[in-house]
Formats: sequence, structure tokens, C-alpha cells
Amino acid sequence: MQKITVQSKPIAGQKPGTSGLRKKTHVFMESHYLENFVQAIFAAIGGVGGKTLVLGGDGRYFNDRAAQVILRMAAAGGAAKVIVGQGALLSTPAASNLIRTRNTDGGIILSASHNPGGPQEDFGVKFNTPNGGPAPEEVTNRIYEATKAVTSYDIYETHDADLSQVAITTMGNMEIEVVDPVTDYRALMEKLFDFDAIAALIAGGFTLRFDAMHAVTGPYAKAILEGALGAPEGSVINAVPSPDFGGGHPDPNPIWAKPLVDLMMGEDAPDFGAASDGDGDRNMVLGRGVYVTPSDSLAVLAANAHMTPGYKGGLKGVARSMPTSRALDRVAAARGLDCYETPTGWKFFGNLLDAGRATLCGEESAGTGSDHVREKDGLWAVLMWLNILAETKVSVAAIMDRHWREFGRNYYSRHDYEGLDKTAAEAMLDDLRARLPDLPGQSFAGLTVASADEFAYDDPVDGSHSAGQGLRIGLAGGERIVFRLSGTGTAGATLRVYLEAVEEDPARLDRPTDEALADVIAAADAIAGIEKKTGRTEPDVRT
Ligand code: VG1
Ligand code: CO
Repeated sequence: MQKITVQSKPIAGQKPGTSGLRKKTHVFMESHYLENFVQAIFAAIGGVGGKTLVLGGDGRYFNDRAAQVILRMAAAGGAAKVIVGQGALLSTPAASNLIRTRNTDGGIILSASHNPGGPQEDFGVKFNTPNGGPAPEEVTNRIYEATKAVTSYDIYETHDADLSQVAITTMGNMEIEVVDPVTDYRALMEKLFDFDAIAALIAGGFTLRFDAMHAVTGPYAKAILEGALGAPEGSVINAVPSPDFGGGHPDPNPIWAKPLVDLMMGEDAPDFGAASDGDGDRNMVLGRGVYVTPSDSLAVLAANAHMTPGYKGGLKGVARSMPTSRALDRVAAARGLDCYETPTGWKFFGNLLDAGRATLCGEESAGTGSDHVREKDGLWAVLMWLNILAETKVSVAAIMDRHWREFGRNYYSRHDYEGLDKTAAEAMLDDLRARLPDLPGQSFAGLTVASADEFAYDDPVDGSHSAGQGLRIGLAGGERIVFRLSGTGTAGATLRVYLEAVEEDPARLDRPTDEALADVIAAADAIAGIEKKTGRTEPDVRT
């Protein structure tokens, strides 16, 4: 085994986005691409010498190769130890948990989350800090600066580390501890939720289906839902992680998890349905005949968390990303909880969780989580729902009905326009930004603008300022429209339009969402000129 120094030079465009660096897999496989970025991570944390890291990923194509490269670079950099999931697998929340419980110096997660995988699809690398959370902007900025200064990197020339067995091995002076990816995570879930109550619910005939979408939660859901909680074999489907996620998008929404949605809307629907994404941090929840929007799910969990052992003492506060519907705010107001509004991306919740200001957080993009880790957590949300269902002993539909009657309903939808020309999409938002001051008082599609601004965030804990976080339009009837460009895509630009209308009339709580939002959708197009400026008449994805 020999340590070598490889000469390299900066590669343009290695700027982490909403959640790490995401590029086409073949880009990551180009010579020096992965190595340069890893070198920049090491540089940004003051070198890897003497440090302990966690390493794992969602099992997508190139996950195993990238893990070997990172191990050889960590060993060459003098790292003390790397804790790796068996087979180089770790769900994002499980990695966050290991980083925290093992008091490590952080971790590297290999994932492009809900983006498809394979040689022609996407790959990603993300660094999480010692609190277990995604690196905050200050750190990702440092990483980006370091990518612009790479001149060389150190790496061992040696054979692959054996990651197939749970064992402790070494590479040079570095220890490699291969752990079962599920064990610690399952133990954490057992502490938070009443497994006996959920098992009794299932034993009493309650049926469920969990779609792991050929991604990383398969082994976790099998071990917990079927193993520990006694759901019959076959309750967890698509449970074996595959490098290309069975050719699909591992994105738990009504488009990409349509077979599950069809099942839940059909004659033979089980009582409960759920799905998770590539790296296991997102969740979709359904009941028989009902799809629960992620924003509503967050509000329901906040309203009922006290029924579960881990949260029986109540919540310290709650937080949501700005585009997430304000259903959560209604629960917070009714229960006297502080409610924070942050920019998109889980990294902005970290300080609130660390400071004990928030217990529960969520995003409209199917992310919910709590202070048990510092990432959103798909299976956690599913277990919390099951625990609440075991306590209330009513259906998902009944929980939603009761919730809306008590708090009112925020009809909500997100429209995504994918693969837009980047320059044109940016020009459209630049134009809208320039018009914001003139919008209040003007009417569009029969709705009058009450407020218009660009969201910026001042972190209440460390005072950091994040500008340019989405254009917000408030309408006189309480409706709201948000426009922003995605920061996780790998081709062109994706415009996200977030649409929300508030309903407090008990007679109007059961309307189809598209109907309830029809005016807001028309106003969004009129305000931004989407059709005129992009040529698109319909979004590619509605969630
Ligand atoms: C999207 C979502 C955002 C989420 C992020 C990472 O970002 O909108 O809410 O935090 O993905 O999720 P963007 O910039 O494309 O809108 V995951 O499950 O990819 O780690
Ligand atoms: Co994800």
C-alpha cells in the first residue's frame, strides 16, 4: 500500500446546492471530479487528520466505487477512523444518527436523494457536520471556495476495503468500522415510539403497505415494520435497494409512486400506505381513499405528537420552510407554540433544533423530522403516524377531517416546470422581482395582491443572513403564491410554483384541491407570465 499525491486543478461548478453537490453520475466519474470535491470538504474542515467520519449512501450506481475512493483519501489524509454502513449503505437519517451518537467529526453521505440513479442519471455528495445535520451555508461556501483552489490530493493505492461484513478492519493507520446500517436506527425508533401499541394495532387487523421504491429504506422498513412490528411479509414492497431504483424516480409523490396511490384509492386499499425516497429522508402518507399532503402531515404530527412516548412532554416549538403551507402555523397558534419560517433545505433547521427552539420541522417536499436527528426522516414520520393511529384508533381520513374542522384547511399544491432553459427561467424571475414593489393593490384573475417580497432569512440563533430565498405574493383573501428555482436539479432549471388557499368554512373543507386553487393557479400565471415566457401551458409535475 502506497500513499500518492495526485496533481489536479480546480473544476468549475462544484458549488453545493440545496442539499450537497448533485451532478450527472458520469460527471462525478470523470477523472478527479469526486476526488477534488472530497479534497475540498477535507480542506473546509481543517483537514481530516485524526478525525472520525461516518460514510454511507443510498445504494445508487457509483455509491460503492465512490465509497472506496473516499476511504482511500481519508486514510491518506490521516483520518483516525471511518464508520461505514455495510455495503456502503446508510439512509440519510441513519447517517445523521450515527454522526451524533458516535460523537464523530461529521459524515459524508452519497446520494442524490429523490433524483433517479444510473450512469446517465444523478449522483450526489453531501457533508454533514458533527451535529448530524447538513453543512450550513457558511461551511458549504467554504467547501466551494476550496474547490476553486485544489491543486492536488492524497490517496492510497490499495485494494478495496471489504465492506460486505460487519467488522473492524484497517487501511494504513485508519480504522474502518463496518456497521449494520439498521441496528442503531431501529433502537432510536424504539425509544421514540410505542412499538407495543403499533404491533397490537397491526395484530388487530390493521393493514399497511410501504413502498421503498427500490431505494435505501427497504432494509429499514423490512426490519422495523415487518420484523419488529409484525406486519405480514409483503407489506413492504420494492424493498431491495437497486443501483437504478428499478429504473424509476425514487420520489414519494403521487406521480412517481402512482402504483401505491392507485392501490390506496382502490377497492382493495389497506388502512395505511406510505413511501420513502432514495436516501430515506422523505415520506408520503396515505390512508384508504386519502392522500395526505406533506404540509398537512406536518401539521397533524405537530397537533398529535404528544400521544407518542418520545414527545409526550410537548414540543418546544415548530418550524417549516417558507414555501410549506401555513397549516402548521394554525396548530402552533392554537397550541401557543413558537413557529419559525426558514428557507428551503434542511440545513436551515439545524440551529433551531440545536438551540432547543424547535422540536418538529417540515417541508412541503415530503420532508418531516424532529430533534431526534438533524435530517428529515421518512420512516420516523411513518412510525409517528402509526403511533398516532394506534392511540386514536380512527382512520387516516377521520384524522384529516377532524384536523381541518379544528384548525381550518390550507388547500395546497406545488407545480413544477422542469427542464426549462436556465437563462429564460432566471430572466422570468428577475423580471418578477423588479415588479414586486408595484404589485400590491393590483388584481390578477380576480385576486388582489396584498403583499409581495423576496424572502430573506436571519437565523435567530447565529445571526447569519440568507438572501434570495424565493418570491412571495400574498393575496387579499389569505391565498399565497411562491416562486423559486430548484437547487437540486442537474439539467436546465426547474421552476417551482407553490400555491395555497385558506378555508375556514366547515362546509367547504372537502373540495378537490385543483378546484379550490383554480383562481390562485390562474393568478400565478398572470403574475409571472409563465406561459408567455416559457411556452409551457401545464406543469410537468403537480404534487
Ligand atoms: C428540494 C426540496 C427541498 C428539499 C431538497 C432536498 O430542493 O424542494 O424542500 O429540502 O429538495 O431534499 P429544491 O431546491 O430542488 O427545491 V432531498 O430528499 O433531495 O435531500
Ligand atoms: Co432525500
